[in-house]
Amino acid sequence: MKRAWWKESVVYQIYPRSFLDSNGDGIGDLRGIKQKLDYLQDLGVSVVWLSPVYSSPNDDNGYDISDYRAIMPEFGSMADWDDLLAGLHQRGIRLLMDLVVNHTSDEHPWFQAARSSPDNPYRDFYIWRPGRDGHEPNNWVSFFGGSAWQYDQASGEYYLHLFSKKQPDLNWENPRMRAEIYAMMDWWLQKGIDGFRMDVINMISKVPGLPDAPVTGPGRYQFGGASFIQGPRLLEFLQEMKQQVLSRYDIFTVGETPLVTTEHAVAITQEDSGPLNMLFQFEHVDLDRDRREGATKWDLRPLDINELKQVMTRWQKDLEQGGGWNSFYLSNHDQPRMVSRFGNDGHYRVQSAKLLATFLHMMHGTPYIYQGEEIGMTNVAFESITQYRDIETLNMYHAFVEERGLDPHQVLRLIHARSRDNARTPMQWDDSPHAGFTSSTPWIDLNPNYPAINVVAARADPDSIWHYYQTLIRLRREHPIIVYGSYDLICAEHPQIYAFTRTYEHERLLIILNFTAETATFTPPDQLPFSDTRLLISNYPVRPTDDVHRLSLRPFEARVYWLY
Ligand code: TEU
Ligand code: CA
Repeated sequence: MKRAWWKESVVYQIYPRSFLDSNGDGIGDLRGIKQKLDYLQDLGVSVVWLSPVYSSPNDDNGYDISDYRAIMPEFGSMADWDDLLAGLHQRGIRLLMDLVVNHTSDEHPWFQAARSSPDNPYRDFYIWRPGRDGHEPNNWVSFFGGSAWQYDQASGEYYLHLFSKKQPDLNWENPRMRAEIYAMMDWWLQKGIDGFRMDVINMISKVPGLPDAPVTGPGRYQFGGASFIQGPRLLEFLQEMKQQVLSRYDIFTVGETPLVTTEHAVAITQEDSGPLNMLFQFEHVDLDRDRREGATKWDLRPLDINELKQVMTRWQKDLEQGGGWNSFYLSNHDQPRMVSRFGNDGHYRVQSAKLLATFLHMMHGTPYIYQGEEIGMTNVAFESITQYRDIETLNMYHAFVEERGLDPHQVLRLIHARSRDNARTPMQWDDSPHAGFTSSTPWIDLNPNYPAINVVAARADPDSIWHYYQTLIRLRREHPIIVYGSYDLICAEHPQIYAFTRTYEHERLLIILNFTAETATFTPPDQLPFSDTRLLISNYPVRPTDDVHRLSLRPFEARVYWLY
């Protein structure tokens, strides 16, 4: 296994709109981030991934880009961005920019030109089709609800948008379009960035002919993933991108790849031949949703910890055997808050957040922390739909309440569990009005628990989640086994405990996680012999005399031992 800085890194994701507002307009911005660089350095992270800061009409909070080479004025200027990059690099922190090239905004000049006439040279930068019997060209549903096609009055044709209708999909079949994207990537790399997080990068190649999706759920529009997830030319496009751009720099690349399999992941991340360093897979964050055909993220079911073990173990083993590399995250700007979802955001909030942090940092792969996770921020339960901002949430509410006639209270309960806005409430810096995020009204309401859960309180408490993260990050720097050690599941059938080992050269770690709010008994399997142990980290006080051959674990207790 080759050593690499992107394997040894801990990544911290910043969602700029919600991080820190420096000028009192209620919107987080680049100068706000600049003010918190010492904070990030104290925490110890080595890479920052910045969600999009480019010019955008904000139909999808910056994931709809109207100019790839300009900064959104709400976030500041290019000079502010240059300043931020310099400040990060001074502190030894690298910067990943978000690369959103499956689609642009409909306000991007390319799309404006494309829309102006079917003969325009930019027309073919996007995916246009005539209608079929007075309807859309096919039956695909958009990720944000409704048809994935939008009718264009002027030309009488439709354009494809897998996300909102203000996010037209780019046509990757067009070599001129691809050359423009590569030139843009090169432009940012020349400015000194350290890599890219690539938005829905496994959707850029579509099956020719764009065939109808099989009917699996109710309604007119169906999920067309078979025709665009890991499409026929994906690897070819990514290899071309690698050859023309990525391979010329010492950078960090991570592809966001919904519905990816381990087989695809090996092909993409294979150490020597693969185009990217690592991917975000989604299997573990889909475990608490209904598995029936046609079910969506709003159809909930409880997490089964043994399924979690199976999924994670498959990702660990398949990528290790195939020579790929894993990434691991438990939260981001699209997911509910991890402690509310996989832990316990009531009585055991602190313990369970630390347990999840242990899980995150002890897996084999590069860990990602999402802003606020390090202080155990929780989901929010806004009372009114008017408090929500996310396009996916608002479209869903409208469809469920107005079209399907469901009870609004019931729909709000689903939103409380799953809305992306759970992750997008402002960062809770202190207990002053608006949590120190802004001096005016924030663009989205704060979570009302900020007087108790905030950075100042967490840093004042030596036993806080924040300090536990700081320790885990430091341990990763100190012990190569945490980065490079191979993973093995033990006690696969234990109904409460997720336990595994990491092995590297002559060293071995044992990680024991009680995922429940009840006490649990741990006994190691016979195949795991050891005569002595030493505690590396734990989220409760532990007696040094405890015999690891038979442990009683408290609710959400996590322990990591060296085995000898
Ligand atoms: O998300 C892609 C994706 O498929 C999802 O996670 C989806 O957007 C949604 O969250 C399902 O509930 C990426 C970005 O991370 C997301 O913020 C963007 O909205 C989307 O692409 C479009 O650019
Ligand atoms: Ca601002």
